[in-house]
Amino acid sequence: MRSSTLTWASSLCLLSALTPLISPVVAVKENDFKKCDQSGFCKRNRAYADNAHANGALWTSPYNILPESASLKDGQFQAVILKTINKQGETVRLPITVSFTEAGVARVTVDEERRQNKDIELRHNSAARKERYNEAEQLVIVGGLTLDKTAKAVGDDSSTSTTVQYGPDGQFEAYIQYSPFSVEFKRDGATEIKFNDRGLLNMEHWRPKVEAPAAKEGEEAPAPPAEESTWWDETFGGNTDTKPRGPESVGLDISFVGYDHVYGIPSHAGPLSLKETRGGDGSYTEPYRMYNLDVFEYILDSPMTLYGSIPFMQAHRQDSTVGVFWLNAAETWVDITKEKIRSNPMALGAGAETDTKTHWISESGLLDVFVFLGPTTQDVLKKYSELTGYTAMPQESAIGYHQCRWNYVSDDDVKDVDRKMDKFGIPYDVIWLDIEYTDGKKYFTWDADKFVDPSGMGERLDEHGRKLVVIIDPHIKNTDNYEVVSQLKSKEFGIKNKDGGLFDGWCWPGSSHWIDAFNPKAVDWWKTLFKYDTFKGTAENTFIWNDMNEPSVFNGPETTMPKDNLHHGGWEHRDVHNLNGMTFHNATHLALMSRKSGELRRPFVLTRSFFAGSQRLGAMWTGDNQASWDHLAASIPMLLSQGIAGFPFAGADVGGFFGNPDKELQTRWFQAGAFYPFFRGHAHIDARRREPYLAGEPYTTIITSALRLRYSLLPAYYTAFHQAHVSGEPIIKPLYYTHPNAEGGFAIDDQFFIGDTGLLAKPVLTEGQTTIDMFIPDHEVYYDYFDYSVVPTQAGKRTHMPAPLDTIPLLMRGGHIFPRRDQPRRSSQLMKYDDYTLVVAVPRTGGRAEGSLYVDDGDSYDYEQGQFIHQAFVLDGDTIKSTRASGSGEPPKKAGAWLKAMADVHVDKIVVVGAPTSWAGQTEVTVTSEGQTWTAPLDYTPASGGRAAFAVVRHVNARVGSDWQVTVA
Ligand code: NBV
Repeated sequence: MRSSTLTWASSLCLLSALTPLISPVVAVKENDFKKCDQSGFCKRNRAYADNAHANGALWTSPYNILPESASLKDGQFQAVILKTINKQGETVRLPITVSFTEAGVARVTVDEERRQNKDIELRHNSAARKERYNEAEQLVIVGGLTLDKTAKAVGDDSSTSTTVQYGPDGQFEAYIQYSPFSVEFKRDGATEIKFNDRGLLNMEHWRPKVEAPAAKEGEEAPAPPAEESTWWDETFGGNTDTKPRGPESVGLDISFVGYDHVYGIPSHAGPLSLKETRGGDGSYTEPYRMYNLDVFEYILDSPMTLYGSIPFMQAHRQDSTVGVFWLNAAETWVDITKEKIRSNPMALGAGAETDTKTHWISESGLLDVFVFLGPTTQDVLKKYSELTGYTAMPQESAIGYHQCRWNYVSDDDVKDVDRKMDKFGIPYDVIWLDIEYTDGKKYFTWDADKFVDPSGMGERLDEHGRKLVVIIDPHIKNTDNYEVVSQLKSKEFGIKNKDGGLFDGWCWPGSSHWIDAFNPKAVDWWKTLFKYDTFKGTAENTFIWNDMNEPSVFNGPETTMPKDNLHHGGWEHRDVHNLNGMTFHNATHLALMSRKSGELRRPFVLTRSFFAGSQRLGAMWTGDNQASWDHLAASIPMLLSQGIAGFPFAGADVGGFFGNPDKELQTRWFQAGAFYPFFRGHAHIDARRREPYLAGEPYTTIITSALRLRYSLLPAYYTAFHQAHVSGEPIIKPLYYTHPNAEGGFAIDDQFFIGDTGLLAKPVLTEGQTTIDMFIPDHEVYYDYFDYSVVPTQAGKRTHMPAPLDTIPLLMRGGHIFPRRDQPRRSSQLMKYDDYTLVVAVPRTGGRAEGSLYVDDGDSYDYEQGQFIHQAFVLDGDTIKSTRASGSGEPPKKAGAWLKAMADVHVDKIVVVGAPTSWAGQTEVTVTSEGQTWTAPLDYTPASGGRAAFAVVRHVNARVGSDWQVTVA
């Protein structure tokens, strides 16, 4: 360990590691993480922007397409951009490809031509690479790249520009201007997105290092010019980053024309609608940063980086959403400014009087940007998801409640918590073990004194269908007699230091090495470690938690790995940093899929660090938050932001990781957490025990109700996950997404809809609050979920609602049908074959309501062979119908065990809220299904006070997997 370079974090963490019970709680120190002007390339690019801005019309971007190099063929425009690098007019050649995909996505890729230059060879040892990092695509993109060979050039002036028409019905155009180089992306003739409009394109080209002249005797060596001071090395917090390749950043301005809201680029602890970053009222002064770091107890309302990054941004105005995906895995900063414009607001729609201008800056790699022209958010997200992959179908129990703390200290402790949850009738699915279960932080081992019989513990949990998650981190303890580290060393599967030796850093176990999960052979080896025979004590109901995979290195720069470390293929850590967490998550995901040959089950792996594409691999959580009201409030925009960035399986530590929530906060947090896609209670090792049964009354009962609400809604959540799996939709949806015209909702990020259920939730997020003002985005009727009262609403206005501690503000929007399971049980697995209830919310004008249910065995991949039930429900006047959802194909010829068992599962009850008055006096309905007809009792309750009329049909007895019709006649 380099003790001289110990950071505050390392000393704190070291202390925790050695004496975990006395580790202090310390808030993140902003100054321990870089600001833009402490990050050489960010500072240089911001200065470049300032210079361009200051020169106004006099500024001309020095990037020009060589006209004779331009061609358009088979869906790709190719050319060479010449960058003029000095007053003598010397140029550097930058090949550009603009690809147009069948889905209507455009992709702009700019590389730097490799030069056979003796200097280059001289400056690089054999392990280092000289080209720009170009492998992000291999790890991130899984589809959607088929080229649109029908993309064609339109217009005639090909010596100065090319206009390519592409996309469905030729709806889109890319106007590529040669000199200076810029691109305008148009939809239906109107410009939506511009590249290099402000002339901020900056690809720092390779150059040889010119050694400073030796100092004359008795004199100091002359300092390099200020802007060059960070070209060849850079020091921060006592750590020096050597830069054998010199400066090689990429910067580009991207303007969204007529858009005043931009969203995305998680993870940041700030509002959903991103703020401006160059000062002024209520704005940030720093750019949004994306550099995956262990920033624990993070600052709120800040553009500071957090644990994971998704460089995907959407711009939205009334009726239009467009987006860009910046495929670059290096440290990245994004500046955002908004400018009022005087274009014709009538032509572009409301909000069109603003342009949002962004400036993207990455430290290395290609310039590689995908452009989505919408026009709906759904389109943008769907196309982004086609490229980067869809949310994996989860283990069903993974969407139940997870009970975690650092740490459950023994197998008896685990069994005791399990017993008490049962005793108090509190449902949960998964109990978690943090790092203390290991023998001295050696992963894949158990502390044998405390976990005497891990297998017995697992079996005990399995009795009520419960699961165990154990933590496995990427740092491998460097110690004797530890088979895992011996193998890692002998097989050379660790990340290397700049000199090509095995990198050694400091983390929980002390001196450690890090698996290089960029190396496919290392991944194969990692898989062997999870076999049931190897990782003794684990079984089918054991799943995994990957923490610290940014990676967190206590004695590294900004608590992570030195940028000049080397990965598989000779790439520098600088090039791949933001992908590191995903590669480790991927290795674990694959490992869980190969624990036993012939066993094909869905893995569950939680990750802290992530990148675009991580949604294919499991869930994420927002890291080390705090038991405070403002952290509770911050969780909602953070999770909404994850959802619209294609990675919706996301949660925040319920109760807050650091500190001790008081009972009110804990209760409110459970009420909010009950809606998180990933729902886990977690606490720091120093925090007091806070399992829900310890809260005492009335809190335990209120928390239990919140948990039961989640469990009853599991069918709706699972259906929403399926929706995410096939179309990239978020699980919890912000209002700009569901109501793209309701401008008043564009900046709202404290309420959300759940899937397509029409359920609108607004958890209470402030202390002592007993009422809430819910924004109503439309003219539809809204019913209170719990008492069916019709909420007095006005479209685009807020409605005032009571929200005492035992109440969760939750509305049902008219026009929707959602499935529920009403029998409370101890775990989701015990509900697997329970009957369903359908809740129908009749729309304001009567008539039609719609909804759906998707269900499969929640565990295997048999759904890919048609072993699922997917029904669409429609209320139309006096009939309610269930039919196989369109796009589901034919049912399988042969039902597997699960589908057979589902033949005994029925829709048992239908609740119709807002039932028509014409149903008054009816006492039964006719049910028709599978060629038979029978009757079922109906209870009609007329409207009274503010409550809507409602009808309950019991004993419907229609098989959930069959088509059926209920008629009220
Ligand atoms: O493994 C211990 C913790 C874990 O409980 C937490 O959830 C992670 O975010 N881990 C971080 C390590 C350090 C915490 C100070």
